Amino acid sequence: DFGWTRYYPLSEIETYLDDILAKYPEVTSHIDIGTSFEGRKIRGIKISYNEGNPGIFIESNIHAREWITSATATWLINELLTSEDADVRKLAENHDWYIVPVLNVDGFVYTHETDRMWRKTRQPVSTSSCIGADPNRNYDSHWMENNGASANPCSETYAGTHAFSEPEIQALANYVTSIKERLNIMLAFHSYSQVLLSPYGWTETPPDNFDDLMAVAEAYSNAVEKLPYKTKYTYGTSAGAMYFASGATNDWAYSEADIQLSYTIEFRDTGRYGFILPPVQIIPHCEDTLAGLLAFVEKADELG
Ligand code: 0X9
Ligand code: ZN
Ligand code: ZN
Repeated sequence: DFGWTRYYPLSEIETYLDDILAKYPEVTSHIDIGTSFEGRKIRGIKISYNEGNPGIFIESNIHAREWITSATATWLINELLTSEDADVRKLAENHDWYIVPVLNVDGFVYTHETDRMWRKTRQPVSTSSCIGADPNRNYDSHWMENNGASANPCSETYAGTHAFSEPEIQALANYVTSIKERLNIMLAFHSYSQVLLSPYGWTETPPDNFDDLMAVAEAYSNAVEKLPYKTKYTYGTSAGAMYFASGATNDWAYSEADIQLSYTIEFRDTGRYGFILPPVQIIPHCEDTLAGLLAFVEKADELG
């Protein structure tokens, strides 16, 4: 039985999605994002109570070892469908949700079967014995500019042979492009550091709507800190608050897909357990995320 007191392998996450689709056929639909290098399906789920609502896209587990991200995505799916809280019902029913719990499916399977700390994709590089590219450096947006990624195939931030060399990233970008008119928010779930990162990662120049981006991030951060866990999230632009990173999801979504509220969210913790967040923290962390999202979306709606 699926739950949130342990982490699950890909096959069980897929069974969970199938069960949800069967149980809520009126409001959920399957999204076929595409196929990974090793031939796995990349799946998403759309939750829509009212076709034509403003859309929120969630990309999760692009980095293979960041298991808390897909646990959060599946928990969020469950909340949106089952919560009886009035604010959560509004959040669920007044927005169209597009959620991809595991984007880097090959890497995710590899973290379960072989190397828990794997980050990248699993596509070999012809010029190297090292495998995979950093999928969060592979989007076609200022790809490889400003030392925001590495040209060394053995680096953890290897950008790939060219923009969109990784089939998972090309597939996600194609799908998002096909529905971009319907989206006003895109979130990329990562761990760890407890920080919300707006564009840009490729330059320190702030984006045009920097004030709005920070106001929405601040609302998230304030709401999370009010919970009993008192988890602290900081915020800023990716390059300003973290480091240079080019070809990342949030920059691509903002600049190329024109989604004005695009963020990377780095979840718990701040380094004690890092990528290996203990299962007892999954539910508390998910409660943080829901409280943050409620305030985030309310602020976003207020700004229009
Ligand atoms: O380096 C990354 O890809 C992200 N951090 S992680 O530890 N999860 O790998 C941060 C990416 C921030 N986004 C941009 N710089 N655009
Ligand atoms: Zn990451
Ligand atoms: Zn809204």
